[in-house]
Amino acid sequence: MTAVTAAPAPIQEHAHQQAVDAGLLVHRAYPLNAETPVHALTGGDVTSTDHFYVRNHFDIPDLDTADWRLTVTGRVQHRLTLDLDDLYKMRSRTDLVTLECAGNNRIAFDPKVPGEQWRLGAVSAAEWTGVPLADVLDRAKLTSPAREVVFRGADRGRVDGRAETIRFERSLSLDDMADSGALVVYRMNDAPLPRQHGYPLRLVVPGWYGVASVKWLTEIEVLDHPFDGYFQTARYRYAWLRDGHTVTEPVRRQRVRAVITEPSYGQTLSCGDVLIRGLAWSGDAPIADVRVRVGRRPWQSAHLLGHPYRHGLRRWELCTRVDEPGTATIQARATDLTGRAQPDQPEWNPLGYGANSVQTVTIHLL
Ligand SMILES: Nc1nc2c(c(=O)[nH]1)N[C@H]1C(S)=C(S)[C@@H](COP(=O)(O)O)O[C@H]1N2
Ligand SMILES: [Mo]
Repeated sequence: MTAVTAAPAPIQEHAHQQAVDAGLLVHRAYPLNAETPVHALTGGDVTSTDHFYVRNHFDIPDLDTADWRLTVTGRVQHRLTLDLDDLYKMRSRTDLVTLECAGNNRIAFDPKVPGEQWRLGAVSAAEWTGVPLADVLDRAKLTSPAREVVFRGADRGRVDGRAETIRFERSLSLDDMADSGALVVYRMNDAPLPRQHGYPLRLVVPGWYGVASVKWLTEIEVLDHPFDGYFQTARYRYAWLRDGHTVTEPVRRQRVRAVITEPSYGQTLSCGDVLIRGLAWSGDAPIADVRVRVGRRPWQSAHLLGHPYRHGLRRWELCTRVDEPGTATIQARATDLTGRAQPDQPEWNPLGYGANSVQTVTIHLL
């Protein structure tokens, strides 16, 4: 049998071309998976929309706002069918929120694990405008025994081990949702949500790994039992070997991490004052401290800069004197206010999530 590969549809091609033009590091064109170049994270609090990383499991669905609807069903008193105008009329909010893929820095695992080999650019921050999820659910009025809420995207496709195509769907428990600050979003960085980021509506769950922030949202279903969808139970779970047993746990909040944005890998600098800059974030708590070291010298605390937006990327910098010429390593380790800090090595797990180990950048000094 000859496999016939159809040419990608124009909207897939267009999104791919946009990623290439913006200088994203494209891991896969169809479905589009592309990471933000580290230099595009520097400087501002917000990543420009062009540079925002893209992580898709399936092709981008071609949704037309004229017939797009959001339905709310299941354990509710009032089933809802909302169009975009209904949502525009509701109270809106704009929040600065960082999304990070749970697979960010997967390339660091040894032995290697399958999946997109993300470096450190599967993370970006944007200003998201939309309606508090709680307001939508208040309209529908949950009835007991509501337990979990499933968010269904319009995209679908094939996955390993399943005969039928499946939708992208994820759930949150009522406890996880309470005070989560989740928004259903229709604008990104003060412009309509682009197609590759979930047009016309997506969920944004602050502090959680990106998988929770379902794009192309069309259905919200309230369940009285735990949800067992593919992306809930077969993927996006850590599996740890503990006392000879495998224990699994879902990926949840973004693990604490610092990224060095300057100097870049392999850069050549003159001896003297070296300026080291970067970003840090944690889904669990605000950043308490970023420590930096050059070679084997003592760790020094960097200055935390800018406004500490709770779900933003916190900028930091340190100027330090280096007088010995040659090759040197720079490392940065972030700690958050819960006391969680980055490990030296990524905690290996078969699907390759949460690789928040300390980054090492090698430079040359003349
Ligand atoms: N419908 C849908 N939502 C989705 C995904 C997807 O493939 N389909 N990918 C998820 C994952 S794993 C991540 S990391 C984020 C990425 O959001 P972005 O592409 O806007 O950066 O979207 C999440 N929401
Ligand atoms: Mo992700």
